[in-house]
Amino acid sequence: MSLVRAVRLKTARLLLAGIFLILASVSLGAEDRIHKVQNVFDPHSTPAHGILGIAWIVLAICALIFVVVGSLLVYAIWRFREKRGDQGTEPPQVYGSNQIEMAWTVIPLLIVLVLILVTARTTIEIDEPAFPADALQIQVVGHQWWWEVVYPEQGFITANEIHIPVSSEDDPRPAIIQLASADVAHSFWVPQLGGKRDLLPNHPNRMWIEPEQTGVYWGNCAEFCGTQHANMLIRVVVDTPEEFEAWVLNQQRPPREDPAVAGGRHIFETMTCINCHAVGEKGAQNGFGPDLTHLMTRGTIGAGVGETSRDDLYQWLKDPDSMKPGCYMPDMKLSERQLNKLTDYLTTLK
Ligand code: HEC
Ligand SMILES: [Cu+2]
Repeated sequence: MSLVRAVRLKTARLLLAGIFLILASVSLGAEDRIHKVQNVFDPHSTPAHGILGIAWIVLAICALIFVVVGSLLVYAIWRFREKRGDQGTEPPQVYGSNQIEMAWTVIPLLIVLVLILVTARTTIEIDEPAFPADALQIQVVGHQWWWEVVYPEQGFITANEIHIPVSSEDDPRPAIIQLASADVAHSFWVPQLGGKRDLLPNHPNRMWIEPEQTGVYWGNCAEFCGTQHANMLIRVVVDTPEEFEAWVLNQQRPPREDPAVAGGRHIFETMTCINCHAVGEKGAQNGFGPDLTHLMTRGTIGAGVGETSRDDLYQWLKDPDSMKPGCYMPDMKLSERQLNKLTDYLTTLK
């Protein structure tokens, strides 16, 4: 292939990639209520607004420094460039100017001081708010590679999907999220709702969010925690207060016991599934695997690698590694009959 053709091909490919990216972002924008693009510049929750405010201040100050330094540099390069007729002599050398030394010590010091003060103010505002006594308490435990979500006061456990009611000015409903880890360090980050905070073994942390718009907000683990670190999707579903009540009531219900899938339930309860998973009172309450009591009310399985559809569940049970390589759900070498029965059973867990 000639060089020219190769270059043309490359350009065409780049163009295509560009068009694809633009189309992708447009189609993402269409799903308005699902905030898939995790955009820190579009906050919908109280601490996220504060964080963006300070980010703008820091960006503005840095942009100003960039412009000033950049302009001085360009000016100096232009003004003192080698000119025709230059004899190659050095320009006059200035040494030890007190004014200049003072200026470039004091000005940066003031800038850093301003940055420290605004950062400290925002940090304090975010860390020490006066929570109402009845604020919603949620406990999130990071696992390799999924999120356990506990509602201690409501008395149920779920996974990878956090529901909270929307806040308004007359009815603020902050949710306090206690963060812990079952294994290694993870980090909870839903950019549109709040800052990033680590989940550490043996060191409880906490944060809070107060979203003012309903919808689904996506977040991710923001601390490398192993092979499937990138597949730890967090979905925060911000409901209206009524939707939230209804969701809580359903999560509190005991698991459905549909007689039509008794065969699948029997397999589930007699195989090792029950050593790692809980369905209601039955099974492992140690949280090694996600609680499955109301599995089908969630949007995804495997923290975002699949949907709660029959096809994806079947594939997951058949070979978890094909969807999430290295995950801690073992391949159980199930027969097709077992797979079908189990999948039928799981799809009734609403
Ligand atoms: C050794 C423990 C273990 C055993 C045994 C086990 N699982 Fe799992 N399972 C897990 C773990 C861990 C995950 C989470 C994987 C991830 O997202 O990284 C999981 C995820 C799942 C999920 C997806 C849930 C969600 O919300 O993401 C389903 C469904 C599931 N398992 C069903 C089963 C069934 C059915 C069996 C029995 C045939 C079984 N599991 C056996 C550990 C286990
Ligand atoms: Cu993680």
